[in-house]
Amino acid sequence: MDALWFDPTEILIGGNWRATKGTLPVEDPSTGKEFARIGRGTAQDVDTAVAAARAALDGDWGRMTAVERGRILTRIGQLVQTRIDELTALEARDVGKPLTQARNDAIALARYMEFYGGAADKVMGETIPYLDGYTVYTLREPHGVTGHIVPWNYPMQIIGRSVGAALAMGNACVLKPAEEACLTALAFARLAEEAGLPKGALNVVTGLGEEAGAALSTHPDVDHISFTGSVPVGGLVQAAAAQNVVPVTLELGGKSPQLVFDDADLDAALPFLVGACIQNAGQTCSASSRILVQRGVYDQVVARMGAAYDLLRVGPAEADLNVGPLISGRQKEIVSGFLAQGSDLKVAGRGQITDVPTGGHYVAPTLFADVPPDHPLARDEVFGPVQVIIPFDTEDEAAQIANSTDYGLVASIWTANGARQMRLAKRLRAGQVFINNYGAGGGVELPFGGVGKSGHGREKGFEALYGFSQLKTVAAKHD
Ligand code: TXE
Repeated sequence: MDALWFDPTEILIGGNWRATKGTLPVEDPSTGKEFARIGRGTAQDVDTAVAAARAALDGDWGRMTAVERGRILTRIGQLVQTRIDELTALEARDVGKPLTQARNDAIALARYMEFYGGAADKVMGETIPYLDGYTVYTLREPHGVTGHIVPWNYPMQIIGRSVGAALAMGNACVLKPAEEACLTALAFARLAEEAGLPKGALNVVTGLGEEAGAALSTHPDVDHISFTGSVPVGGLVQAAAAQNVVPVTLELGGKSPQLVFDDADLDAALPFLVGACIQNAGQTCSASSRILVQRGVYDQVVARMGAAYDLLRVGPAEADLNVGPLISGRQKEIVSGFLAQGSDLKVAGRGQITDVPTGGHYVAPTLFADVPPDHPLARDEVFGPVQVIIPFDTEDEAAQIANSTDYGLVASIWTANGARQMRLAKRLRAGQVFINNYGAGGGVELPFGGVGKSGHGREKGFEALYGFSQLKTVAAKHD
């Protein structure tokens, strides 16, 4: 393929691209066909990568000033910017993402590098007034070797927010991308190398979760683990981190609600109500899979959302329609299982699968209405283009339903009532609450993370720099 300007079977350790013992197939979700192979990194490879990262901390990378690190990150961002078309094509092919959505991810990756490049030398400690004869101050220092286990749904965005922030703080990273979608991670590493990132500051080991992923999360010489993925694997990663007594950032799933009140501006809300679930075929941690609507506008919202669903078109990534395929046959099975559980529910709208290759993993986006809040489709993460509408009468009832799942990633409130906005923003159990919007354009500046089973720790924005560093207190006694 044109966009593949490197050998994807090679992994990066200590500045050297090397072959692995075995390889794994890379499937195009739009066709179901294999189009490349990637390296199958082993526990041994991970061990070598961790050692290379450690060596980088003791070498050129560890000696660099914050401003030098920032300049390199900025250069990486500039190189990403020059390769937007290739990265877009790679991601579209690898993830099955419609081209426009893949392009947005590539642009976000460049922006993350720009942001963390600019922020690297602006992380300050503080001085603390204390007893006479003391001067006390704090230093922000890198953890050391950071492990990054990344999923397949937004490889570029998640690498940007996690690896970008870790490098800005001076950590040395070992990145394990998801076996389903590794190509942009490898491309990113090539660009980082071209930008002058010292050897070993970023190591990339592709491979299976149970092999390379588990080896990284359990490795005793890793100082911090950042994991984005499923709740069960997140639990395993946290257990391993507990064994090694190292901090962990977990960004897991969600069942994010949007609360639509009678006084909401429905014209403004509608694109967000639908768009926040069908983006990336619903395979988004922050997908808004629950829409809670007050009775006064309920019928209207169901009708309008249903009509919008009926217009949705599903097709291969290259066709750049509203919805692409799911990542894999396995993901299609999971989503189909959920759709089967909705067979007794009212379907308010359904998108259409157009002219698609037979082996692709397509499902029709489906909107269910009048869904009881305790129905599995209203409670469990589907990770597909499936959305439910739930009616409510009062603000109190809406808040209770919104807070009734195990998750707490995103919530949004659509209302013109300022007091209600403020009340609910406090009451909703979520890492981020949006008022009269959803996602605020996904800006890299905005801290992001969950509560409950959605995980803990914050990525993105300046907050991530605190997460990828530790605080040292220095107390000097003098006359
Ligand atoms: O996730 P996994 P999967 C949710 C979503 C989806 C479900 C399953 O509900 O349907 O998870 O997806 C690595 N030790 N999300 O199976 O397995 C793996 O190689 C260490 C939400 O893809 O958690 C990959 O790099 N690592 C989500 C990463 O973990 C292991 C994004 C995620 O894979 C490992 C993806 C192990 N034992 C799925 N096993 C989000 N929050 O955005 C696997 N991995």
